[in-house]
Amino acid sequence: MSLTEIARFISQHDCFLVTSHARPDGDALGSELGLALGLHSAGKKVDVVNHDPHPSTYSELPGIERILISDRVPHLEYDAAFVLECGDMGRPELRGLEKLRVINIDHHITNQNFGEFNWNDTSAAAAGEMIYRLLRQAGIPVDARIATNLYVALFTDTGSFQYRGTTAQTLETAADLVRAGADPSFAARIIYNSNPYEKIRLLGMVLTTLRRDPSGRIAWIRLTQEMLRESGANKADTEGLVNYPLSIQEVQVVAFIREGGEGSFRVSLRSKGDVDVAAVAHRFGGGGHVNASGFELNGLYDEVLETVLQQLRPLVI
Ligand SMILES: [Mn+2]
Repeated sequence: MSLTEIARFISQHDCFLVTSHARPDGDALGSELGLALGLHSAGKKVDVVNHDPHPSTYSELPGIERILISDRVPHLEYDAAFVLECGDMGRPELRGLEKLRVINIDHHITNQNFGEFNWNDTSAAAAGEMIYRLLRQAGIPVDARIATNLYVALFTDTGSFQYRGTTAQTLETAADLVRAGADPSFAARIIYNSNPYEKIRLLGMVLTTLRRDPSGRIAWIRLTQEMLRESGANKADTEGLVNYPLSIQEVQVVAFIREGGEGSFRVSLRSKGDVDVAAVAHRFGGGGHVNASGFELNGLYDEVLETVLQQLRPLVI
């Protein structure tokens, strides 16, 4: 389904669900809220449902109070569900989603085209950029509240306009959003200067686990359940910690291994330049981008670490 077809579908229908992946990031939240506020202003009924609460960083996003936290869809009467930023139907972790007509909007190369309608643009720097185009196409005015959400989506998914994939098009979209009322200093403040105390305590604990391989190009950090308890931080506070080791000059790839319950681990990978961690995540049933991906693994920590390192070593030779 093309952009114009989705825009037409919006104009012809009235009741929508909007969701994104579990453990939402800035692009997930900004895209969802930008779309939901737009649909609402166009007179549509819209529910935003996420599996997990948002990181506290995003508490000031306009409309954030609209998000309902649940592990299932509230009802089945929606004309369609917008699933944003998800490689497959499992990522939102919402029961009942499979019973709805799904409009899949994503910019990840690993997208499985799982929807009834699929719009996947891997040239978009963020899903938020696609939502901006969709609202324009649908003739829905982008007000300051919508623009703020979409700007934050763009700002976070490009690593503050640092990552490859940040193009003239990205910056032009950002400029449009600023003209529409987004405030770059607001975005910078909430992203860089609104950490909870507990998150920084957790960061300290996690950074004591920092190790690297003999080449110095691969680094890894670890999170245990005990660190979460001791710091008082929550699961959402673990987002973004993976980026700290990447700031080391010679490090090319970072693994962040988070202990879940009962021998399950969530592995987040980050890399620089051409080092492709999406391919690694894909091998383990996960997904992501060239420079940012994730997947789940079961086992003992040492086994999980060795499995991950085996996959990473060939990438940095
Ligand atoms: Mn994204």
